[in-house]
Amino acid sequence: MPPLTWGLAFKFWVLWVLGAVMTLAWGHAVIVKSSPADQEVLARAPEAIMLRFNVKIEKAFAQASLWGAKDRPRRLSIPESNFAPEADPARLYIPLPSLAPGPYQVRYKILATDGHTTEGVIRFVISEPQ
Ligand SMILES: [Cu+2]
Repeated sequence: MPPLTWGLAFKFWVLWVLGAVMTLAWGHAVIVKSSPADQEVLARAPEAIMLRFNVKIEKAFAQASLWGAKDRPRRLSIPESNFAPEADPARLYIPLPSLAPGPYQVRYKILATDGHTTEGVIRFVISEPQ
């Protein structure tokens, strides 16, 4: 390659690095809303949990597990619907198995588009029927 072309390639590389740094500055994923909410007491078992983050997340790398008082932890799968073109890129919808009354935790590990991983937990209780 002639020196001029190398110079041009270098300029593109600088732009690319700047772009990556600016993406980093967006900050990592933090939950802004969930349903059930953390510490919520529910009269009925929820069919799913919805997690909404402040930024777009890499859904293909999202991990979630369900922890109950009696059962062993279960891995929750992220359904295809999350990857639909019309799906909110900052929102995860995760179906839950049918749950008996008791305390539960959904633990999640999320990768934001800035490359940072965030872990967290949503705790909720399904109350005994009256
Ligand atoms: Cu970050």
